[in-house]
Amino acid sequence: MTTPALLPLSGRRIPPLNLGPPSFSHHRATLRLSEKFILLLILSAFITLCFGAFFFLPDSSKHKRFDLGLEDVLIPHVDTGKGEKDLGGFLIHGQGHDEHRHREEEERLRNKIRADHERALEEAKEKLKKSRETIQAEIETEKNKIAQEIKKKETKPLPPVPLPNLIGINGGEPEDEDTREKREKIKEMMKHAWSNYRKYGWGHNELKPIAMKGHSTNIFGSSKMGATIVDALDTLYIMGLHEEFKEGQEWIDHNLDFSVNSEVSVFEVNIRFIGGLLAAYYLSGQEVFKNKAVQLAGKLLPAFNTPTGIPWAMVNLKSGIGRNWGWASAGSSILAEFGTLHMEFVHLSYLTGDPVYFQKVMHIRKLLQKMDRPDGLYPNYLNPKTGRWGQHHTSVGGLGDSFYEYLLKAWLMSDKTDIEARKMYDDAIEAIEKHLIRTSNGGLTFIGEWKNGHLERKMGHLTCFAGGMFALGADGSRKDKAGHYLQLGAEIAHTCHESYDRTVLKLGPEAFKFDGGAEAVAVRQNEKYYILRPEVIETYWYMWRFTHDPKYRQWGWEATEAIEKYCRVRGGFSGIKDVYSSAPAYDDVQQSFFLAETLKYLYLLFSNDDLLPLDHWVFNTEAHPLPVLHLANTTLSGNLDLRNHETRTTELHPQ
Ligand code: DMJ
Repeated sequence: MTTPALLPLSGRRIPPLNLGPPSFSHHRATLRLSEKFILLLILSAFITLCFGAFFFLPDSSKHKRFDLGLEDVLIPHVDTGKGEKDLGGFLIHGQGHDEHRHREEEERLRNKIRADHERALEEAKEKLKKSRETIQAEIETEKNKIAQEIKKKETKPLPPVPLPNLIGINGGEPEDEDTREKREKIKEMMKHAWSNYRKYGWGHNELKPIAMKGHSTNIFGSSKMGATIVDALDTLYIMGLHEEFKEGQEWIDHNLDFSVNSEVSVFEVNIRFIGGLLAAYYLSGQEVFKNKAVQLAGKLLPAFNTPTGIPWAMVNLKSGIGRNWGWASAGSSILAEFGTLHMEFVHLSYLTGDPVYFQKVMHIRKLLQKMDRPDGLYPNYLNPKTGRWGQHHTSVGGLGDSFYEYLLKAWLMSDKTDIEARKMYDDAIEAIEKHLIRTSNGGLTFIGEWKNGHLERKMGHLTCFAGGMFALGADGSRKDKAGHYLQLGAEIAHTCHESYDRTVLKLGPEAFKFDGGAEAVAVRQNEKYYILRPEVIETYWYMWRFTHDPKYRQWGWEATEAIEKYCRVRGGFSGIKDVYSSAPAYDDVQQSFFLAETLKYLYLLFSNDDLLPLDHWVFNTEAHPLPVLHLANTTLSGNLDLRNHETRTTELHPQ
């Protein structure tokens, strides 16, 4: 076999080959040549390999970053001070990437991603389960939160708010000794109620005077909101109990917190808390009360996020999610609840310059105005989603009562300029007189309950407030029927007094009948209780103011003595379970309205008329006095005609 001649790689001549028998040296030369060839081949293959590796192998720096990421996400970086990382109990030494650890970290990351996905899936499923309204309410709440955050940041002070004339916020001392003594006795009862609450229930919503500990009901939610403190403040103030007032103010300043996960009644919180705080502000001028009232009102606003703008009965102060009472007809809101916001909300707009509160309540009014009313009556139930009435039940007692009261009081509070409210009141009262008010066989005037075209001849203790309302609305009534309405007020006062007088304890039952042989007496066992309610005494007081007939003071004193004798216990005052029993059992609750209303109306009944005169003050449905506003001269931004007005600058930062 001949070795093929090597072709020159360049122009240089290659020496001639020796073609004789192969010598060793010849062999070596041949070998060197093929070696070179192989080396060349290897070299070129190596270069190709490097080239490929450079472009096609994965970027190792990415692996590096991944490692760092893992560590950042999964490993708690605790510097032990020895160049070691403590990984949840394991110590990893130095920088070395041990295989096992790497796999563990990757596994952990994978688990985390899986868990995140599962959680997101669960949340999405939960979201889908919620109703459209709930989701809308949640969105609105978020929007409100953001709007409020922005507001908070804008620490721009609100414009100066002119204060209405604050006349008669103290005094009222009666001239005659007997009345003075009675007034003093009522003040002593207030001290007893307050000091025991102070001792045993401080900060709780109410007091259990027998068990001597705090008490609450679902209307106040699950939180300790000091309902008794807020409700009692203005009574303490007008009685001149300034030390006690100060204690209450301090508690409110430091402890009253509305950012709690608690579902409350919009109506109760409005009449007791917002009403109580606003009255305390007007009487004392202490900014803390106004600021708290505005903060709380902001928490109630999400309740209005319904398809119609008729608010839910309850709202969660934290989430802003609202709903209605389960017992209400067809998911309805209650007339006496959404219809008893007007006075407080108008004052909130007046004090803050923010029209939102005013707009919310005016929207409710406009909606009600447009609706058909069966027999001219307002049913107690209205569905906030559909805007349709629920059951056709009408009542001047529970579920209806304060709606009518607030129509009249909106007119009075506006210095009689809100004639739309007056007209609605007059129309409603005419229909009520026609369908619900009757005279019993024994000659007692009563207000029954209208149920689907049928009159139930039963009246509640709550309905007894209407005597005072008729008297208060007499002046300004249509066709000059003032005398008629004052008379109607007197008749209701008489009937309600009878309901007290016909019991063993001289305290009124929760409900009483005018049916068969029954005349102003409770028939059913579960209607025989008295829970320290104010309505009968409230009517005595209004009747006293308008007539000065001494019988109203006499009736008021009878009730005072009965409360003192049968409801007073060592730890405060308690409701009783049966007013027809000579040995009644206690219900062991000292209601906050006993301090807000019952004792206040009694105190006013034995005071002169110059304490909180009715042409300057209008009492909300929880007996919290709010001043008459001269809205004809004002805009809601507080830009008022300042003649005859004292002014005070307000710096308000709603939260
Ligand atoms: C009070 O909370 C208010 O007067 C409300 O309008 C209904 N009644 C209770 C007390 O009885």
